[in-house]
Amino acid sequence: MVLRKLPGVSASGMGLRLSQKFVFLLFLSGLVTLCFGALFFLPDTVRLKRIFLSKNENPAVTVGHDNELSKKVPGDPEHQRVALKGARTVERSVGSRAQEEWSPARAQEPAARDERVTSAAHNGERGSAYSYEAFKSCLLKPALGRNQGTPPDSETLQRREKVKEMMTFAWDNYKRYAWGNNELRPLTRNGHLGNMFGGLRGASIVDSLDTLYIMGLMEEYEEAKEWVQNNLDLNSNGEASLFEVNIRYVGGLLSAYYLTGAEVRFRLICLGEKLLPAFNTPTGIPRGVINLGSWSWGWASAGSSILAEFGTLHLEFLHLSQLSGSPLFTEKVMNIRKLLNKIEKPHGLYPNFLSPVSGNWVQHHVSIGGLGDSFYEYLIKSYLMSDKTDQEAQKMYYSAMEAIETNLVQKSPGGLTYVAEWRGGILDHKMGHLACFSGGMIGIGADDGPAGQRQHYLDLAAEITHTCHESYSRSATKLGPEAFRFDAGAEATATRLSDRYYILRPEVIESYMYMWRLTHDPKYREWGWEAVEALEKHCRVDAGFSGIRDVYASTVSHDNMQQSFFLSETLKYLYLLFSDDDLLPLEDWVFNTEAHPLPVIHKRCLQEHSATQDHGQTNLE
Ligand code: DMJ
Repeated sequence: MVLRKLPGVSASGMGLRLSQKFVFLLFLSGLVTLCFGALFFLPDTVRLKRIFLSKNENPAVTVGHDNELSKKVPGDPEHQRVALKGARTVERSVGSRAQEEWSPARAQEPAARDERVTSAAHNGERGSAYSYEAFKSCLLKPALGRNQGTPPDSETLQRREKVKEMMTFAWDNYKRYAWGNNELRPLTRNGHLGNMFGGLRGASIVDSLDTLYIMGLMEEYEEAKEWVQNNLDLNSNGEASLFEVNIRYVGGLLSAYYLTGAEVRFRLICLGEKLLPAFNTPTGIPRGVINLGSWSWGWASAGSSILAEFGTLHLEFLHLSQLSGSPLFTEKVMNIRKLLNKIEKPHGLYPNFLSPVSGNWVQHHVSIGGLGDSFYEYLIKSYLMSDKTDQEAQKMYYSAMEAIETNLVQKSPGGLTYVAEWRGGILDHKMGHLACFSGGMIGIGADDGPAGQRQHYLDLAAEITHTCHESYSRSATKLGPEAFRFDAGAEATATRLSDRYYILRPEVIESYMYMWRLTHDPKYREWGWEAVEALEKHCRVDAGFSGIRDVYASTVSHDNMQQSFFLSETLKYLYLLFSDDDLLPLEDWVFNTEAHPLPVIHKRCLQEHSATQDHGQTNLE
């Protein structure tokens, strides 16, 4: 029509022939389509995208009812209405790309099931009847021991007091300079929010709740609890790491609930619900990033999912199901396990990257350190947390261990046992600091492997822990580097400048703690004390604790960051190392990967949620 010849206007009115006009228009329309299409590939944070693609096209996750919920009584009709409103908006949370990849039938299913979480949890059904008292009566021993785990000998007691003083110092400075922020910057004396938790704040507070309680720092615990009660806003916008929110916030709140009876159950369930849209992928393998806010694009971020991230949800999600009465959380993680069980594994190994769209491995990099680590940890801990009934997890863990031993475990020329990384069949003779948790993991798994393997696993655990201690003792600061190598003449030392830093990580101390509990060999307490002295000497600054940039430099340079896991893990494991074994006994508790203790679900006590409702513990809400 546009090209029809108009009266008085020649075909070459603009100096163009009809065919040229046609080509020009074709080009122009192509360009417009391309530009508009490109909007879909912009990161979610780009303002242009938000302007052009209105919220109505990609309805938001508006589970903004948490605060409302927390003020209402379960069973109250208004409470139920608000809860259901939240559930329905979860249903609409799948972003445009998700909708393209999902068939309508499949997309319907999880949404309908999401609704069950909220209704089961808040409708006065099974979940509301969860009994804290019944849970407590199922523990084999008192959580804090007969005497708060106080060790009988004065030297150990003094060491434990020192660790408690370090916690007080770290906490006081966080409180003074960074209250409500995620972490403290101890040199500049201010707070740090970062981008791992979306808009969530107070990571150091949530991560510290149980440590403060275990150490008997009750005044500080009360402050932390009050902040969670009044200021922890679960409705904040921003892209968060599913893994980090789960291990720190969900894990931290679960521990606070189970240890103290603090009533955070509904907040936990609400937070759990906010994580569910991440699972709306063709395979059910969650994306790594989730928007907790009210304008979510669903899961627009592209890329593959990481084994250590989607494989580190099981413990917390099982407890979310226990507390909510909804099987949905368990179903989500069991689906992940089902896929991992089915998929072919190169040499029995689990590569670190998997496509949530195709369900295939993306590349063949295998590591028991970063990207892989806590997946293996959660297999054995799922088995232990199930009171040794989860035989599938048991089988998967020991088969994975067998493959790791066959393909990755090495002995250096100097006789140090280490776990190398594997890149498509080629070994990288490097071990990350993160991989040092594996001494403890292999230790706690020693009892339940194939017949006759117990001593073998205990020996392997001890050897790996020894190697990790060597990585500390071979540095000038007596703290270990981020990664150390066993090639080109190196033996447990970092050869690259970029691997020399230490960010207050816990993994080596974590293994000392487990090995102490398993063997009572005094060397583990000595090694722990060496770490305390090194932390005091090199990481303690005027206003908190800081990571350092080079463990081999005798004059240290600080990175100005007091990580929240220092409060949650490093100091907690040190405190437990210098305590009696009856403080959080391993028969009753497993630690999540952020060191938050979660109770074993004893088989005789699997809650049917039929017990009398227990509203006695309402400390937080
Ligand atoms: C913690 O956040 C967790 O232990 C996680 O599994 C990986 N490592 C950091 C501390 O190093």
